[in-house]
Amino acid sequence: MTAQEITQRDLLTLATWMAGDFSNWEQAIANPPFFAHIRVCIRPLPLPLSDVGIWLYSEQAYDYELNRPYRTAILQLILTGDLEHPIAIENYKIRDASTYYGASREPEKLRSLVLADVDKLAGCKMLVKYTPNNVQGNSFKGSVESGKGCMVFRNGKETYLASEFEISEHNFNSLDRGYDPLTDERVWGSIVGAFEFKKKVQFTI
Ligand code: CYC
Repeated sequence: MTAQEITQRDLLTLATWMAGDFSNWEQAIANPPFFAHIRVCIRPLPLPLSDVGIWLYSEQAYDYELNRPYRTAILQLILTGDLEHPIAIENYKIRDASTYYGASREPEKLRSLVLADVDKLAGCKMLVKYTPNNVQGNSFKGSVESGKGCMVFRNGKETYLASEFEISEHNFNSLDRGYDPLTDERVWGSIVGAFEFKKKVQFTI
């Protein structure tokens, strides 16, 4: 088997592991001051936006307002041909995002979405590699491309994103933080560590 075949299969495995309804309920109950109860719901687009890679829609929301997510994204999983990071995830923002709120649990809403409705976020590519036999077992780990280029305006400030995640068959841990470009001080994001999500529902890729 060639390395290319292994990577193609890995891309499908990553997409399958990402496609689900996730909750950090256990973490939120154990540590209420630091972790709100958040749901992450990721599912394949019913109509991919191009022939390249695997296209997913993602919503992050507080559990008590699932239909008003605080962040939605279109994700494109692609093979890079690079040995160090064979997979990349391009992040796109939907221009009229609120039209699609709730679509992670009602994916038919996404049928009207076309490539012209989204903007690729410069500097926000996640670079991913397969990490077998890790703490979570077999997993993928990713982090945002270097260069402090993924700008997020939040809390009235321009920040750059530092983001890393690990995903396995049933677990998804992620740590997103925004930093001041001049002082490198943290402006937003968890003080104590990663969000720990468990998959509650698996979706088909
Ligand atoms: C922002 N989180 C972002 C951004 C990226 C990621 C690229 C910047 C672009 C954007 O604003 O959408 C993260 N992208 C990812 C990850 C993957 C990916 C992890 C792999 C699947 O492709 N993020 C979480 C927690 C939550 C969180 C559940 C707790 C802090 O994973 C928050 N992420 C969060 C927030 C922002 C963000 C609040 C800024 C969104 C904004 O204010 O516009």
